[in-house]
Amino acid sequence: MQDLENIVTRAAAEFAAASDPASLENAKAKFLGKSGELTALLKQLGSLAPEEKKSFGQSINTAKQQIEVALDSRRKDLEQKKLESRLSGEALDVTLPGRGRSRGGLHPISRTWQRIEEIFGSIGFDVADGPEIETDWYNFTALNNPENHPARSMQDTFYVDMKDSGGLPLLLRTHTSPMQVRYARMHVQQFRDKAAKCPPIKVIAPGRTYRVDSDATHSPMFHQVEGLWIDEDISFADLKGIYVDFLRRFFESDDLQVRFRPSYFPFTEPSAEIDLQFASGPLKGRWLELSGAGQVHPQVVRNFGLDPERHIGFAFGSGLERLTMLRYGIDDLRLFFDGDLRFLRQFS
Ligand code: 2NM
Repeated sequence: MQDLENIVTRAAAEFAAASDPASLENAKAKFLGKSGELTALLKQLGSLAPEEKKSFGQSINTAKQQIEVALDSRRKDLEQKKLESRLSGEALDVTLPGRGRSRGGLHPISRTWQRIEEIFGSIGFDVADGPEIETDWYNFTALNNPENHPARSMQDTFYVDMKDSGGLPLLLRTHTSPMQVRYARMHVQQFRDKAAKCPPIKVIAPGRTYRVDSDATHSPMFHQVEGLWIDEDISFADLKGIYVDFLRRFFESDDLQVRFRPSYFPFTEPSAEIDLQFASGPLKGRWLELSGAGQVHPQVVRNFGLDPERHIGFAFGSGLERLTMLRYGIDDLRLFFDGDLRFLRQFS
């Protein structure tokens, strides 16, 4: 009897000392297992006299039940402890403020792009669209580029591998003019189909362009906007008028000066370089090269499907990067392409 009480006490103590399920099961084996202390006593029962057998057997059973109760309660304690530590480890503070989601913003080039569409839209210019992968004809031939012009070389133009283009020479457009060629030809054709007189064409063509050129001031991908105005009775003065008006609205400055200098492009004749000068601000007083323009070359007018004796075209072109840098005072072209949020966030 003394033995049994002692066993129960020690079992309860060992269970209480077990700090995890594995040590608890080890402790259980010491008392209730095949070679456990209680099992050993049970085995002795057979050698006892019958009258002793009954009472000793009952005592052993009672002790066994007490040990099992202690074991069960310790098991539950350990489970509870485990659950509590998991819950505290995974605790969420639902009172913390959310991280929030900041609003995105437009890239500065996209802002310039939109602004130009708005300004020209307000004076009746449509917006052309077209493929960035072009044929040699739309990119060069239609624009009066001679067959052996250096701009056509692999040193200056990205060509699509003939294996991928099915033998047709394809290239990444080097300017946005092919969109205007497509736009003009499509409109001319539409009115010819209706046997109607072709109304004036007023269109701008903004978009991505590509040239084999990469240094501090040139990116292999850059943006241009070109404009085209075709009518029967317009002059260089009309081109000058709309372009000066555009620049004043784009830069929000009524007192900037604009200057046209003679220049050369294969697709215009005569051609001009457009410079501007701010009357105030950090760039005050300096003439800055900005755009090109000219009267569309008769051969290009013919390629539009029109008679150059009757239709006059004026065209202009400018880089969106250049316009954006001057408007916001950005001094490094590469900032546009680095994706640095510290730079980009200033425009959102
Ligand atoms: C420029 C400068 C001068 C131009 C010409 C044409 C077209 F399609 F009508 F022939 N589009 N854009 C042009 C003329 C572009 O960019 C510096």
